[in-house]
Amino acid sequence: MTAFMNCPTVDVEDDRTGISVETLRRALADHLFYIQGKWPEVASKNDFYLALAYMVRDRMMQRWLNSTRNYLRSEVRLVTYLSAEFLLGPHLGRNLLNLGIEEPVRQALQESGLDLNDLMAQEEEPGLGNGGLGRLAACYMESLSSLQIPAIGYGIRYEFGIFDQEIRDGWQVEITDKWLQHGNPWEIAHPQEAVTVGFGGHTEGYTDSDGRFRKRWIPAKQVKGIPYDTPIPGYRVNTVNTLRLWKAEAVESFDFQSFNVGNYYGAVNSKVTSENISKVLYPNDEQIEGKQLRLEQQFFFVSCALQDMIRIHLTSGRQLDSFHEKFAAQLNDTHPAVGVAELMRLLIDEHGIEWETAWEVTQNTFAYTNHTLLPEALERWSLSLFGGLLPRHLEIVFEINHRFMDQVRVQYLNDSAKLSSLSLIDESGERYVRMANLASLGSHAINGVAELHSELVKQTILKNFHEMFPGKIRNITNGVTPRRWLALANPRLAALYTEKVGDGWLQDMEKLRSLEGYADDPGFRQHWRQIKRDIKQDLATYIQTRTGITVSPDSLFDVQVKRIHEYKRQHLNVLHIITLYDRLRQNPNLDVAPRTFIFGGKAAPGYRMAKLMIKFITAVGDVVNNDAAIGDRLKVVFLPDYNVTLGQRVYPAADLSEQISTAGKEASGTGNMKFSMNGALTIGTLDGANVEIRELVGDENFFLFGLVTEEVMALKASGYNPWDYYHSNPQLKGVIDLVNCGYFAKGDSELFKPLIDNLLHHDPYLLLADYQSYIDAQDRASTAYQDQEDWSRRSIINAVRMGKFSSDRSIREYCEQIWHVKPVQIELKEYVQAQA
Ligand code: CJB
Repeated sequence: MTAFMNCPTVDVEDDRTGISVETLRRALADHLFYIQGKWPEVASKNDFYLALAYMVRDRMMQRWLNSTRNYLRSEVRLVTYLSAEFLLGPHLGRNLLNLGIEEPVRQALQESGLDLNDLMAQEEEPGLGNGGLGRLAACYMESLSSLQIPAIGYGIRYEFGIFDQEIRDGWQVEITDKWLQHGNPWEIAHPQEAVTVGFGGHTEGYTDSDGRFRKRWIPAKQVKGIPYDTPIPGYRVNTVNTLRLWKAEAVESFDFQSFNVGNYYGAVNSKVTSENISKVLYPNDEQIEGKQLRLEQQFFFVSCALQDMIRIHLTSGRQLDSFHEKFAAQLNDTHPAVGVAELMRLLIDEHGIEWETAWEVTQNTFAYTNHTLLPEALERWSLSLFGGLLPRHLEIVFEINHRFMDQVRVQYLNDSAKLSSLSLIDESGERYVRMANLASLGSHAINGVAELHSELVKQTILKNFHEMFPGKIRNITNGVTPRRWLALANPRLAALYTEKVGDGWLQDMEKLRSLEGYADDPGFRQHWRQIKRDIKQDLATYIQTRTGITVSPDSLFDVQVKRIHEYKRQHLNVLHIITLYDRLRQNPNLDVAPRTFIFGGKAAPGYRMAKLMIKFITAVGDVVNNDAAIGDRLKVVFLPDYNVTLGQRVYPAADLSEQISTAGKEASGTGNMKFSMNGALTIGTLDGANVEIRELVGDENFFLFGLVTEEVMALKASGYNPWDYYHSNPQLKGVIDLVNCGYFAKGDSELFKPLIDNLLHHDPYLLLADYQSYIDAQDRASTAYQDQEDWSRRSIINAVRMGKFSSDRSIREYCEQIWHVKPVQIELKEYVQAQA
């Protein structure tokens, strides 16, 4: 029986929805008592944080449930963002901001003797991602909600996210990230919507009741996927979308048969192996590990997501041949690409749809974003591993490929080079399934993440796809959400913007352009500098407490925060530090701007060279920071455990943003955008989105250096010899020799040998070729910083021209060009239909 009940509306001032200070104060006490089971006298800070979080969550529920109900309406088209990573950052601050209740909440806490900032610091950020790719997914979820686009993010509820990093004796040490240990107030489990996912086993043929020959999969093992939902509210709108993360559980958590025959450990074994699937995030960034568990993770969450989508579609009363009209599913890199085969299997084997229709539906449902060209990041699975785990999917991949190869043969008259490069199967040695080819073929659109990157996708890894399907590959330049990266991270700057242009800029960042005239206003520049200095002072205090290093807020803050990777060239930055150090030692009166070099980032635990790069930074820091002859003129800081929370401190405090990857290697970068919108100037190569940043801020406000992509390719093709650069540049030689003789390793000439030898003999990322050009650009930056008035002018121009890099712009482009979805306004004053 169906009944109707009145849905409470936001303007009813009850203890779950009300936002007056008095109501909030009462609600907080209520949660502390009834949820945490504590009197205030004995409550811990974490109890107060949890009570606060539940109180804020209450205030989202009505919008959230109204938004979710919309998913089921047959005329609503939904975006589903499939991603193995969501690097969310703390929820509390974002929720307060987007709901517009920060001030009354702050006051209610104050009246209860509590401090909001203090409680916010209690939140363990969910580190369910490695770096740029996972953080992009988080920005996109926030923009989808803010733009009122109905959307669900699907991923994995890793029990342990990206490891916490400690620095001991200058080396990275990894500590397990136990983000769930104190409870997670932001998620709601929905075990009633659990699905079952199969693994292994075999396939068999049979004849169905209509006399048709069919295939079915008999998995050897089944695992249950339990959805955990987290609300993602949009900025000052009623839309609250859902991030649905799946936890793996055993179908039967306890095997009584084994238990009864006395095998106690065997009885819990299946529970353990099933739960392993969502246990831990693989901490490799842009480097495949090829482990079976990783493929299990990928298949697990994608199968859960697709089964969930099918349930939603059928509930909305439609047939599966219109599945693609209901859903636009975005594949965030190739990690969810096995979804192409899984959707085919679900449609054909489980729902009896014909191959041709299923293929059309599949291709029209998916779109694929490529995030990297690095060969070591291109996913492929050996046929034995893939077929062992997913035997039916391998048959489907073969069949897709068979039909595709026929098409290629017709179009290209048996051109064997074309056949072998387009094939879904790599047959050059041991045979592999190529996930980028599967994703490309199974999607109706492919995109790169910056203009240069998208062009390179067309010219390199997907060249033949581009030729065969012109127009299918396009560009959508990445963006970042100004709510987190300006309003939350930099409240002082945000207040200045609001004072000058009103608060509309948070919904339309292009509005900041109107501030450009202030770049020439000395009063405004003074104010601008004061804000930056206050933020730098805050960071200096943090650095002092965290690392014991004293830095001056009047020095140039030169910052490189991102994953540690050879292609990102943190070690090129260090070569510059040593160059400056050497020059200052030789000439103590040298007139250079005092600098603080700040680094942060994690290295994949198995990536030895990256870990050595961290040691290199800290070792150089130890020498430079403690050299009395240098004093305050150079400082080097490695900030441990770089994460989203720390990013929010660091980006606003930077003067100079290091974006120094070898041209052609960084797909886009998004840190580059966060720095620039917070007023840092960039020193960078023509790589990724740097190119577009420079176009907007102008050549004169960007410190450009280095070879361009074509030169990098040409140099490599002609036989690059790093020795030539070493021998012909005395300054470079001096720097390398200083490292080689053990100067930064207490005389140990072996410690950095692997790093230096690699540079001298291979140098795959062309540090030596770009060295001099980098040093020259750094010298220009140094001179420029000494003219503070002009630096402020450039800083203002950088910040106010960054409107393009709001993730709202990126999401609008996805909506228009790829997903074909429109905003839906969520009404709150309606009746909800409830099952009685
Ligand atoms: N990226 O963070 C990752 N991990 C990968 O496995 C592949 C790419 C990064 O994605 C970002 C978002 O598109 C890009 O800005 C960045 O350049 C790329 O390295």
